[in-house]
Amino acid sequence: MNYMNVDYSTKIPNNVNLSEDRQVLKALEGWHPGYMDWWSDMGPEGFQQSLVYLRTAYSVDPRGWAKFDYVKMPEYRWGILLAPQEENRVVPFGESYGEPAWQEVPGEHRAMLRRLIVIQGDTEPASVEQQRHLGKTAPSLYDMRNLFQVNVEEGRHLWAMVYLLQKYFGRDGREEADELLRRRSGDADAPRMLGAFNEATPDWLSFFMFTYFTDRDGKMQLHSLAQSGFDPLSRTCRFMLTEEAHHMFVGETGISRVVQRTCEAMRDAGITDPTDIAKVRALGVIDLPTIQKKLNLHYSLSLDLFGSEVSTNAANAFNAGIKGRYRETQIDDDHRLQNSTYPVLKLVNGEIKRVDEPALTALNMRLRDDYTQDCVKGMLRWNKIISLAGYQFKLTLPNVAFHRAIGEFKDIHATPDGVLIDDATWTKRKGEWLPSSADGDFIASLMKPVTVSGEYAPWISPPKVGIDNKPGDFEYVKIET
Ligand code: BYC
Repeated sequence: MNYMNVDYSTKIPNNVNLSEDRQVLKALEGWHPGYMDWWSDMGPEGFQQSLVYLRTAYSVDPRGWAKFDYVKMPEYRWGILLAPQEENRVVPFGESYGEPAWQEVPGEHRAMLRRLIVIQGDTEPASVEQQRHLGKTAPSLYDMRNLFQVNVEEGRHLWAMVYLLQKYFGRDGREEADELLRRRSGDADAPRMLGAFNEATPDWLSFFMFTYFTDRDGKMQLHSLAQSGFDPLSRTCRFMLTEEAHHMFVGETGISRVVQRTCEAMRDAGITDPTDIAKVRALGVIDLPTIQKKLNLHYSLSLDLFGSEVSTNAANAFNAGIKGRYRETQIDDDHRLQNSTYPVLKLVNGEIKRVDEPALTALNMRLRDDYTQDCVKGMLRWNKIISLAGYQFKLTLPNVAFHRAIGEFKDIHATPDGVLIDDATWTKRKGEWLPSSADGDFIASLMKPVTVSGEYAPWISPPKVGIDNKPGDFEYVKIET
C-alpha cells in the first residue's frame, strides 16, 4: 500500500497495513468498543448527535493531509497514522548514535520505552476528560468546533499510542492499553499519571491557556520522542505534531481574542487604568490582571510536566537512544553528551542560582528552557495587542520557582518575580497571583453559550479568519440535541 494515503476500507483507518497484520488488527478491534464506551462516558458532554465541521486525515503527506466535512463525533474515523519512513534513518543520539534506527523494540530498553509511551498515551484522554463540559458554554460555534476538533484528535493520539503498545509490547502492552481507558482525570482512586492532567479546566479562558501552555509541553515532548531511535515511535510522533499545531493555534488565538476584546471594551468605555478590576469587569470582559493570574497557573502547572531539572530517568532515556532533545538532529555537538554541562536553576543556600550540571542529567531543564522560549512568542503578540490599544500593561511569564509541585522548587514558595517567601506570606498573598474562587465565579458568570452562526460572546473577539477559509457566518456545528 502507499503509506502516504490512509486505508479507510478497514474499520480502523490506517497507513500501516493493518489488513495484513491480523493479530494487531484483532487486538485493536478488541479495544475499540472500550474506547467507544469511554468516549460516550468521558468525551464531550452533549452534542454527540450534532454535525461538526471537522478535519480528518486522509494522508500523511505534509503538502495536503486533511479534509473537512460534517461528522458526528462518534462517527469520526480515529485511525493509525505514521509519518513516512525515512530511508536509512539512524539513531540520532545516545550510546547507539549512528546505528540504524530500530524497527523493533530493543529488549534492554523495553520497560523504559513502554513507560514513556504509556505516559504520553495517558495525557491524551485525560485532556478530553478535563474539557468534556466546555461545549455547553462555548462562546461561538466556531470555538465549539475547535474544541471538538482538539478532542477528537487527542482521541486519535490515544489510538496512536495504543497501536504502539499493542503492536510492539505483547500482552503487557494490551494490559496497559486497557488501563489507559480505566484511569480518569481527577479520580481519587485511579487518577491520570501527570499532575496537570488531574486539574480542572473550568472555563474557556482555562481551555485557551491549556491549549497554549500544556499542549505546548505536548509539542516539546513529542518533538523529543520524534527523535527516538525506535522508529515507529518517531514516525507516530512526527504525524501527531502535524495535528498538534492547530491545538496551539486555538490557544494562542483564543487568548489574543480575549485580550483584544478586553482592550476594545476598556477603550470604548474610556478606562485608562487596566488594573481597575471592578470597572473593567462591569463591562462584561475579563480584566488583564485576571488573565495574568490564569497564565501564572497554567504556565507553572505545565513547567511541572518537564519533571525534575536534574533527572537520571532523562539521562537514561537519552543514553538509550529513546528520547532525544528538541531538534536533536539540528544541534551541532557529539549527540552523546558524555563530557558536557548545562546550566540548571537550583536552590543554593536559599537563593535561586544557575549551577552547571552534567548535560545528560540536565535534559529536562534543557527541554524546559526550549519550551519557555517557545512560550514567549505568543506572549509578545498578546502584549502588542495591549500596547496598540494604548495600555501600559504587560503579560509576563512567572519565575520558574513560582507555584511548583515538581523539581528543585517544590518545597519553597516564591513570588512570580522569583522572590522567595515564607509559608505565611504565600498563604496571605497567593490570591494576588493565582485565580481565586471569586475570580473563578466572575469568569463563570460570563460563560454563556452563543450558538447563533457568526455571533460571539461579548467577552471575546471574533477570529480574523474562519476554519478552512469559511465565511464569518458559517455554521461550524449543526446542533442536534
Ligand atoms: N506529575 O526524573 P523525574 C501532551 C514523576 S503533554 C506527576 O523528575 P522524568 C498533551 C515521574 O513520572 C506531554 N509525576 O522526571 C498535552 C517519575 O515517576 P516514577 C506528555 C511526575 O521521568 C495536552 C518521578 O516523578 N508526554 O502530550 O525525567 C493535551 C521522577 O521523575 C511529574 C510526556 O510527558 C508530574 N508532572 O520526566 C494532550 C512524554 N513529573 O517513574 C496531550 C513522556 C515527573 O519514578 N514522559 N513525575 O514513578 C516523559 O518523558 C517523562 O516521564 C516526564 C518526566 C517528562 C513526564
